[in-house]
Amino acid sequence: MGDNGTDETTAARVQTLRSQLQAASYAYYVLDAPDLPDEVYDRLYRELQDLEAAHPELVTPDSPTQRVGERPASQFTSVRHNIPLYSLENAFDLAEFRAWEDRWRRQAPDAGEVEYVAELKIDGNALALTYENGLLVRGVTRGDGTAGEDITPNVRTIRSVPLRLAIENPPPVVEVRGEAFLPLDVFEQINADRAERSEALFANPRNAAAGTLRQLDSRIVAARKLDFFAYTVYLDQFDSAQIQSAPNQITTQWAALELLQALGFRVNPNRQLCQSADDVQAYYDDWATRRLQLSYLTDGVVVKLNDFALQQRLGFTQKFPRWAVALKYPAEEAPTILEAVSFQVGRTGAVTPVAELRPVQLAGTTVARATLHNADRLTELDIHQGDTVVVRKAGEIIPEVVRVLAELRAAGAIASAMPTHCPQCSSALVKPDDGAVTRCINISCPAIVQGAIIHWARRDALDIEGLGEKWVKQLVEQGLVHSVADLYGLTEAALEPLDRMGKRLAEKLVGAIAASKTRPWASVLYALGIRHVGAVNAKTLAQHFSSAAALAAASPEKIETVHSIGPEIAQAVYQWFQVPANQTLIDRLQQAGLQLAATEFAEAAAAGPLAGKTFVLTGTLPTLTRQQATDIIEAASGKVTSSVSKATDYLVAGEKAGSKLAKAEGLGVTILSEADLLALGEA
Ligand code: 3BA
Repeated sequence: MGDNGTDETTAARVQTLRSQLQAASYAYYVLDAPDLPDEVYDRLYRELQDLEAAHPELVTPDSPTQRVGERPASQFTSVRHNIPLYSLENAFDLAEFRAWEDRWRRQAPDAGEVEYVAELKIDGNALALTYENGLLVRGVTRGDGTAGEDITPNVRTIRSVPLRLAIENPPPVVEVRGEAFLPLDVFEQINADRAERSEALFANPRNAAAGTLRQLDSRIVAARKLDFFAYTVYLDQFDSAQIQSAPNQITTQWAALELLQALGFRVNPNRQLCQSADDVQAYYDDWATRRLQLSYLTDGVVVKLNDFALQQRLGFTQKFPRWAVALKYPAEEAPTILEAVSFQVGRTGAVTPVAELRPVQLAGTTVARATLHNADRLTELDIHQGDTVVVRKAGEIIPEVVRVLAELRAAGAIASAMPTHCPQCSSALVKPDDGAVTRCINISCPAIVQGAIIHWARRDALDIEGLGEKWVKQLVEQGLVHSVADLYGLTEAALEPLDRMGKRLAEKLVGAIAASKTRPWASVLYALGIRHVGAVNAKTLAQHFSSAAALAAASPEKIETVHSIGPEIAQAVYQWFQVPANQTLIDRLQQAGLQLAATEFAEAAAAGPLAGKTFVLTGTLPTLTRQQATDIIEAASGKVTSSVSKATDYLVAGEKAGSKLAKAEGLGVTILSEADLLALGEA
């Protein structure tokens, strides 16, 4: 035993586990060549986690267990870049690229034959990473190039970003720059999940990556599987006069990329050392189609002069280095035939025209539908049945119709127009003269009901697990549900006959719907889907109006007195409560037992009964999901952490509790059942 209670074999074991896990993670995420089965990795990881929990003094910042923080950040701070991140000048075709070469050659007429490095241009978000004495200490977004946001906890979750540089005796400060991005399959999964929950979709992987990087909760970031390619390294960043000077021994971009690889970074393998502009042109042509097979989006080729000495001679303009250029690929466009125009009705009743197309290959995927945006756009395009149209996917994943080839139109083709009546419920549509949006205003329209229920069930609303799009569609189509209030009358017997439902799922769904009755008044208010009342406004309103009755009785002027609630929101809320059908809905929800008022429980939560207590959850609980159990604990001011240690007060154990249970018993931590937890939470 050492002085601190850790014996040396434990310390050695921790060290061994760490290097094994680090090597496996490098093989998997950087080399893309897994060398350890997942189960083995998981077992070693859990062993390390348990040892670290029992011996907190052995935890190091570069431990594989330290990638995901336990607590969300409250905000990010702005940090100045020691060396600004310049932009790249664009060349939109090969002629512009040649013109760029002519330009720099006029500035260095004696340059002669030069080498270029051609790199694929990753369509992501630039990041600057700082390593001090080999350890990752800071990750900052590009921002405006001069200052960005410090998003270190999120950067740490990127598995291909090393937490420690892979060399002995690294320089005191190393700054690495590169592109963070979301692989296409991850992006598509995120959007599929968002569609399922009726959340707004990300337009493209770059936006999704940017949104993810700005997430305050690094646990969510970790689940999103960001990746990173490195392309710039500064070995001495504090003397800004040295920006353009060759870092120690490294005198070319090609060598810098090799160094980055040696430091443990993922460097894009599809780079090429070119001996001339002709070589660059061949590379550009070659990758024009090959890039579409990659698992991430690229939008061009970045061409850099290889030699740092020449780079230094050319220097920078106000915005760009003169020694680099982004040679872009044209946005993906393809002609196809318009088979029909359909009209989608959203949760708010908004009607969107959608082009149903003869399937066409575009940017590596098959496109069969494209948005026509709205009525004004439809008029502008003057689109006819059977038209040849051009669809575009400019990095955007949701394609759009950009133009109509009217000269190819068959004689007598019929023009497409917005319908006058709802395609779902046949009631008259309205379009205000000043707005672009055409709406169905029948609140019993099945499309609106479906959208309203999906919104109702969302995680950040009433969080009804399992109530996704496919069930909602069936419930509405079968006439089982006409309003969210009908959900609370559903029985297992009524659900069971639905296609692919079965007894077990029906049971679960009824349970999940019942559990939504415990959600606080603010969540219910948000779930109602009143225009302009998002999660934040709902919370604010619920704090000032302690019940639906109080809010329904308030004048727009009264509602507007609430800080951050403007006249438009106040009007929308007031009008919503004036509609008789909405008043009926509130009555029915009240009868069903939903929380239409702030409960004493919620109000007492400021210093709840579990204040200062730390919980760990393990195994499967009989009725609560992990999130529900966490909500109960947090609502009573308790804290939930992921691993058992001496600091743990309670372990809530369900079925199949594993090593955490054994460990908690060993440490003398109090073990609770779900029933115990519920009793404690209400104490
Ligand atoms: N190389 C983006 N800038 C890049 C270092 C320079 C540069 C990029 C690049 C300026 C990519 C502008 C933002 C930035 C400094 C990053 C690349 C890529 N090289 N391969 C020449 O793949 N997207 N972006 N400024 N670092």
